[in-house]
Amino acid sequence: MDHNKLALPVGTTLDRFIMRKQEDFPYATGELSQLLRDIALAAKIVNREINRSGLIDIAGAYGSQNVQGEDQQKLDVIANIRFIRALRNGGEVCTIISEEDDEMIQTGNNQGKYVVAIDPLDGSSNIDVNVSIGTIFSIYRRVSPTGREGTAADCLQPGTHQVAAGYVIYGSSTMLVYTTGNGVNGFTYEHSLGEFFLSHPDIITPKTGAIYSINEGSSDSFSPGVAAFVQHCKDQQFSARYIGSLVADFHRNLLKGGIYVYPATAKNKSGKLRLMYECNPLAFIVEQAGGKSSNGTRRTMEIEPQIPHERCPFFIGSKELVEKAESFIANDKEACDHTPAPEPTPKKAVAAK
Ligand code: P6P
Repeated sequence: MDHNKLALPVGTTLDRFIMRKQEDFPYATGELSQLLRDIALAAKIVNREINRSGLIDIAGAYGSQNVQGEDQQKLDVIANIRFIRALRNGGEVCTIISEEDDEMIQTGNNQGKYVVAIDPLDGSSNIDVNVSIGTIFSIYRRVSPTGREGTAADCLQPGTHQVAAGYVIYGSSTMLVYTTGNGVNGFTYEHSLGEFFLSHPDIITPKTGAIYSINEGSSDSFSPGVAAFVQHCKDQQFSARYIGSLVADFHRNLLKGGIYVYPATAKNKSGKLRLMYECNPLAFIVEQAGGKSSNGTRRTMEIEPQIPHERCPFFIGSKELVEKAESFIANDKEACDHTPAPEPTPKKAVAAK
């Protein structure tokens, strides 16, 4: 008997993967690697608390609203504390933008070279009904000199300046998926060992797909272009899959092919999702996996942010599906922007010869 079969390898841990990939950056000093480890540590702690939320009194509403005017769940507040504490104690991050805090958070690490934008727990209204939820994060290098607090300029950088981005999905299994600009890799959490193991190396999203994710409850206020694209999906007999949790919808579409759309609606005139800590990080990942992300007309990562909690319309997923949606919107705009050509003056009838 091959003795190796007696003790099958457990695979590559996140730590070992990060160290190996660090060698890809010859001038890397290990600070970004440490930052990624800090995020993974907080994710393990949040994962444990989510899994226990039905058993200890941390489920349900916290009783306050976040800056977005949304009811905070207790786990929103807990996750926010966990990630901010891990980033503060890790020492690499000078400033944080969090969905749960109106103002920028200064960590006191004024020598820190990095800024993080984070949605600590997205989709948290699904916690009590056991639907998958997630954490989404973006990492930028600060542009201001070290030695002082981070500035608005450090935080309001376009998505093209991201040095890393990722998400954690707390679902049937807990996964961490991230990119540092050299492809996308997914790690699955092994509870018994307390480690993330490489389970989805070099993720590439299908060029097209047959899944569309959009809240059709808002269809009355879709623009004609968005409405036409949704009708196109129906005509193609695509599957409608929308579970009200961005990370879960995005992750499924990333692996199977599909498109997630949150357009401008009557209730959310600039869309609901936030540019800095929901749209940009997922846009970085999807582009690295061969997909596409835009606001319907412009590449998400090229949008110049004006405020920390800026919202934008969001079309993300398989490249061909996003481009199809953009084409319907472009036709719509032409229809709207195009001043109809003047009626041709009727030619005088030519007497039959
Ligand atoms: P709606 C959760 O609040 C979230 O930010 C995303 O996770 C999700 O896709 C979306 O909002 C759901 O919003 O308006 O369809 O309920």
